[in-house]
Amino acid sequence: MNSEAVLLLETVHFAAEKHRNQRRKDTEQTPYINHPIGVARILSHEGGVMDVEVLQAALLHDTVEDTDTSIAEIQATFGPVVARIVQEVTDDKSLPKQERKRQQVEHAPHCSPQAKLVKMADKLYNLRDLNRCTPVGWTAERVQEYFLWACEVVKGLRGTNSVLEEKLDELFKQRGVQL
Ligand SMILES: [Mn+2]
Repeated sequence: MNSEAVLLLETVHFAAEKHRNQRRKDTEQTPYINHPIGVARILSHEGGVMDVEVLQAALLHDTVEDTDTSIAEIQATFGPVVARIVQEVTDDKSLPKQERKRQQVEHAPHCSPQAKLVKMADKLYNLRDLNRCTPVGWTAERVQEYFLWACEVVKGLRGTNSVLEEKLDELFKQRGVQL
């Protein structure tokens, strides 16, 4: 079998184990793993991304932020390139939420092209999810604020993948968010 296919299976298995007990915030409590798989698939299926390390990083992108996984563990299991991309897309959880959101806007333009791809696909997935249904406990204002903030982050990610950028632009336009 093609070794990249084996690597992707190892990676999706690792992510599924790590997110095993987590659910999304939608009313149906979708299993969390649907999100990283969907983000990786946006990259491959819509963005035409074939770089297996980017697809692995997409599958793993929330493991360090949201589970007990460490960057050292990712590095030991999947190597330094995947670990570096995951590190780049991981927020510093020791900071207050508003500060983390501000840092995402500030750091976006300085990310590697690989990390920018993962960040764009993550935002695209989350915005589509917000259009599909409002998370439990969220108001319409909070949803709109998320679109505004995501637009600020995406501004710093541009010039990386025109297909993903156009799809994001369309979602911002639908919400009347200034590009
Ligand atoms: Mn995510």
